[in-house]
Amino acid sequence: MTKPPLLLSGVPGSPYTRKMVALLRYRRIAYRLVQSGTGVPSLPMAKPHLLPTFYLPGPDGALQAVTDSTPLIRRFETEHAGRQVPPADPALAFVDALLEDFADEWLTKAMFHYRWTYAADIQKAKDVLASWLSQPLDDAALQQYAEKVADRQIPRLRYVGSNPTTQPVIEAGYLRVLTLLEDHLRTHRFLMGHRPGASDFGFYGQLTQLVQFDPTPMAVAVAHAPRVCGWVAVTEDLSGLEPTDGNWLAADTLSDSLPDSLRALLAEVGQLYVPLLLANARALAAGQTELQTHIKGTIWVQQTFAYQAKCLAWLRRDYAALPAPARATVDRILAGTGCEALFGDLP
Ligand SMILES: N[C@@H](CCC(=O)N[C@@H](CS)C(=O)NCC(=O)O)C(=O)O
Repeated sequence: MTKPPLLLSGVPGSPYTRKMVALLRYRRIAYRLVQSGTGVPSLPMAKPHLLPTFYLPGPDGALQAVTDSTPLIRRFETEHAGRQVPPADPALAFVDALLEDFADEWLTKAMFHYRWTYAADIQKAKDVLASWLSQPLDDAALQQYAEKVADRQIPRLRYVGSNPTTQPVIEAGYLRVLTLLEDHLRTHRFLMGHRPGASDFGFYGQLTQLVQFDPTPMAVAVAHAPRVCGWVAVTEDLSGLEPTDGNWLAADTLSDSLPDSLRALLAEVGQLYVPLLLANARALAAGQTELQTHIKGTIWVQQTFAYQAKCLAWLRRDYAALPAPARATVDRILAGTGCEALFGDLP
């Protein structure tokens, strides 16, 4: 029996919406996207309300609002066969999950930072974001909504840790990630080889905004990473790709064959994201509402984020669950990248 299309709501300016729509297209899972920033009126609202929201049948058959792209990708693996996204090899699948988390939780800082820091980016976001509501608005209503969105989003820069002190770290990190991805794409079609993993969709989602919408990071990408610009456009619709088992990065000898570009990307994860994950977990364990750490030698202060403690717990759980040989491979891959600190003792 054919399954009914999955129903979801989201908007084009939401990187996680883009991540999931591209994933559904690649997996050839039929879907219906309601382009809405406020959910589907007749259906339950997710708490907290996040985009995208999926409306999936619960145990009693009634539709439930479900959010969070990372576990949803895994759920869809069990509910829809074929065109698997997490790599078959457990060591490579772990690397994939780590990179996906980095894209979702770190690269999004660059996205949010650029959009709401520079005048040209703010102006474009204000002018266009309101039009993504896909309902007709006259000029006055559009203007009013645009101001409302900006007034709401600009103060939220502090939640992602963007401020004049951290600005150079965020921007240098973005450029470095672009350069490493560009390097990788010289010899591979995707992060995970010649077929996409979950990390590919994570990076794709954030990059739809950074490389294709916001003018300041877009200019950086055009100047330094033309392959990345092409890759983002292609990854939007991979429904025609015919992946084979042999398209993954060679998993058996992963530690030796892992491309230098991917290793360098993991070292970037180790320097940019790992200190934050650990400081966040420490601060939460100590009952603090603010975390403080150093990232690339710069002081980093931001509000604690309970969700990222969950991300760390998931990574630690998945690492602990790896079969011993795969864990040894992961250890070899991550040695010296800074990512190995994720699995040490926590406070
Ligand atoms: N971890 C979630 C994050 C989703 C998320 O943060 N979505 C943003 C939009 S891109 C959102 O809805 N933010 C709350 C808001 O704008 O009110 C996922 O992977 O789906």
